[in-house]
Amino acid sequence: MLLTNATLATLSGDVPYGLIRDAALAMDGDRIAWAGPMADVPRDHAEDHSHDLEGRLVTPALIDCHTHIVHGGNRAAEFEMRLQGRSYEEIARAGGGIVSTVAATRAASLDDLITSALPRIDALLAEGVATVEIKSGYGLDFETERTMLRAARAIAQMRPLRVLTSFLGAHAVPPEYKDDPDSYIDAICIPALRATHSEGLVDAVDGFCEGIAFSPDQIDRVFGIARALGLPVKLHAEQLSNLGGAQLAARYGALSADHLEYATEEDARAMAAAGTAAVILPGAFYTLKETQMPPVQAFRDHGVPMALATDCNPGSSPLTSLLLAMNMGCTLFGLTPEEALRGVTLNAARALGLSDSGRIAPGLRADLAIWDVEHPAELAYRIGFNPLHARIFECQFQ
Ligand code: DI6
Ligand code: FE
Repeated sequence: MLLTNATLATLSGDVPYGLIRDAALAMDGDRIAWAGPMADVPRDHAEDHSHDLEGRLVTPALIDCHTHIVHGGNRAAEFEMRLQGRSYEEIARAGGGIVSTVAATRAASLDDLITSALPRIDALLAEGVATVEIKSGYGLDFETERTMLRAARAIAQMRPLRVLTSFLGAHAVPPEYKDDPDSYIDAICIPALRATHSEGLVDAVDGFCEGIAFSPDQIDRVFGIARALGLPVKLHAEQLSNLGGAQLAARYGALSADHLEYATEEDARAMAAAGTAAVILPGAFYTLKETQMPPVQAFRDHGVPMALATDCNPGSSPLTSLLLAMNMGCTLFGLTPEEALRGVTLNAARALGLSDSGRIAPGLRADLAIWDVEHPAELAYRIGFNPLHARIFECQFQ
């Protein structure tokens, strides 16, 4: 198939956005075969079945590289408590927060988890997303961590999208181990990681390194097992304070360190040297009314790739719009619209260890988004408006 009369934001090459006007794109199987100016369409694609895009913008399909989209229940009541002045950490320490979602998730069946996640997944797909990362971490027991990962794998069979899973057993200390987080890591988290990995349910290992969650030493133990199993790691780091999580992640050559509001220039330097991407999550910053901003300029100065994601979760970021995350990344953190687009394509792919998507180039997956906009800056500019015209997943129009 040949797409004609397109504007391509390839995110390849040196010009802003890798923009090519009056362009065409040829697809073969589930891959991009060729992309370039209409005038240069190679002879072997000139006869392909063609589809006139009437000047519309084509970008790589979007990638949401950090979500907790599979979970039970919701936390609207906690939202109300925060509006009355109680803090996220206070609520967590009083047994609310993540632990209240753990109770709701343990009470849900596999079907319940899938059924409640699908409308949120569909909201992402409607905005041109084709790859979603989904974490466990609301089970915190063997059975429920496995059920969450099974739900994530099942969703990939039920919708035209690619799912990558992260095992997040080290997300919070469950009530039954309240006074003994070390035993939780050794007796539950690590055995559950081994077991779910052996079932093929785990693509990466994540953790939450924070005062209300786990210490760097505890995360280090989990990451050691991940390394032994050959699994890549990523880490929720420096979200509410700086405990050295970003540098720990860098020591493991992590795919990403995520949140990073309290990260420093030194952290940025270590991440750059390790090739660890920064995943910036403006939905959580906004929801928690955080005022400490991630060190975006240090990430730029040191060449740390910046990704943006929804962090879709019931507590700190009940957000199912990656376009809104792009807008927030620009307005709250000063990203450029081009950085925002790279953040949900090329750099999101890096944060997931994917080299086959996130750009428009021959040989990459033919997962594309077609937009009713004239210029790619419009994607981050609008608030609450969805200009998607169509989505292409593995060469198929949706
Ligand atoms: N940081 C977050 O923002 C989410 N998890 C994490 O480690 C929030 C999880 C929640 O509040 O349910
Ligand atoms: Fe998160």
